[in-house]
Amino acid sequence: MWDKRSDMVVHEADPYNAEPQVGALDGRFITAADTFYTRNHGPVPDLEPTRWRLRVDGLVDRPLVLGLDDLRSRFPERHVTATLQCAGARRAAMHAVRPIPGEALWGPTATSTAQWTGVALSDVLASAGVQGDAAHVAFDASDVSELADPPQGFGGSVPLAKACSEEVLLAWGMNGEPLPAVHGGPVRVVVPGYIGARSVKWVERVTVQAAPSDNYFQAVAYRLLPADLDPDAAGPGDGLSLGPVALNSDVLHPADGAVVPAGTTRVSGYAFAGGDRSVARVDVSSDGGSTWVQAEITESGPWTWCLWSATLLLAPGPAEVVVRAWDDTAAAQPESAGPLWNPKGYVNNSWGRVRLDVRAAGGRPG
Ligand SMILES: Nc1nc2c(c(=O)[nH]1)N[C@H]1C(S)=C(S)[C@@H](COP(=O)(O)O)O[C@H]1N2
Ligand SMILES: [Mo]
Repeated sequence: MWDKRSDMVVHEADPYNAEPQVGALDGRFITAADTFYTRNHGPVPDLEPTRWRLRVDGLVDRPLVLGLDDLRSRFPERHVTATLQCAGARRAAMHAVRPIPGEALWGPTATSTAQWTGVALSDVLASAGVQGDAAHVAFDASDVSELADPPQGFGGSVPLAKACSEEVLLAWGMNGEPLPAVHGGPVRVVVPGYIGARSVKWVERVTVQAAPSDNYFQAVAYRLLPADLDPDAAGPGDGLSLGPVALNSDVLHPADGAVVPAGTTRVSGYAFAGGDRSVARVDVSSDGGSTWVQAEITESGPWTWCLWSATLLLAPGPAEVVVRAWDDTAAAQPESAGPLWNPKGYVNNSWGRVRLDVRAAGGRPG
């Protein structure tokens, strides 16, 4: 479906929600379009690129209506390699602590990295002329979601300062190809460092305004509610608004539950600092976090995850391989998902953890 690999982990067929197997993500800095996770709240719109229009309005001196050719001819082309991570990534591990009803149980791979091509949103905003009272930039799309109350197109906003940062794109290309429909083609917003929900796909309106968007997916959903609040009773403004991604990491190889031979085993995965922070160090443990070794960071970038790997010496028996990242403010990930539990299961950024069955030569369990 949607030109994805046949071995995607499909959480929902309609709307289509899927993430790759850990092995498909492991060791590849750029995620191929057929492997990139996808999160949809409604049906994927079928938009004709030549008929697509972007309206730029609100607190601007000169409202604009731009087609794809206008974007390409009037503004310089930009390329940004950026990781997207869903705020619900790793929810399954939080659900294991205490159930999170009604939300997709994403694993560790609702996280992927692509090279995006488009124009800087800041160039478009400069051409429209942002007025003095502006503080936020809202994005609206045409895919109507029945999950919203009332049903509405998907939308969200980011603070003006982020919208005016050069890494934020109106993107029509992904990994050198036209942006696939399922990823927001013809044109989407890409907000590097922010939760995936702010990278609005099929964007058709950019509004400069004084307050954050009142769209359901900004004002009600994608908010971190207190543990004792019934999510069905939550209204606009409850809980904490999610913007910059929290520091996170996980193990991609070996897979959880894998049988591995005793001796040296290579483990690898990703770490992602989010916001405009960077990953400073990645530690790995084979005894559940009692002792640690430093992983080697093999690839990284300013708006991307980093890939790490380490070689562990494993004795026969059960092993609990754990990873934790540190960022450039010397903050580390929290140990476990329990204390982070929240009713909609966002921001599980606890240590990554896989359990391995280490067998002595000959295959006997230790
Ligand atoms: N219009 C629109 N934009 C959207 C969404 C959506 O459902 N509709 N989902 C958001 C969420 S929650 C995420 S995590 C990212 C996922 O982007 P992807 O499908 O390209 O991976 O898109 C965001 N943009
Ligand atoms: Mo998301």
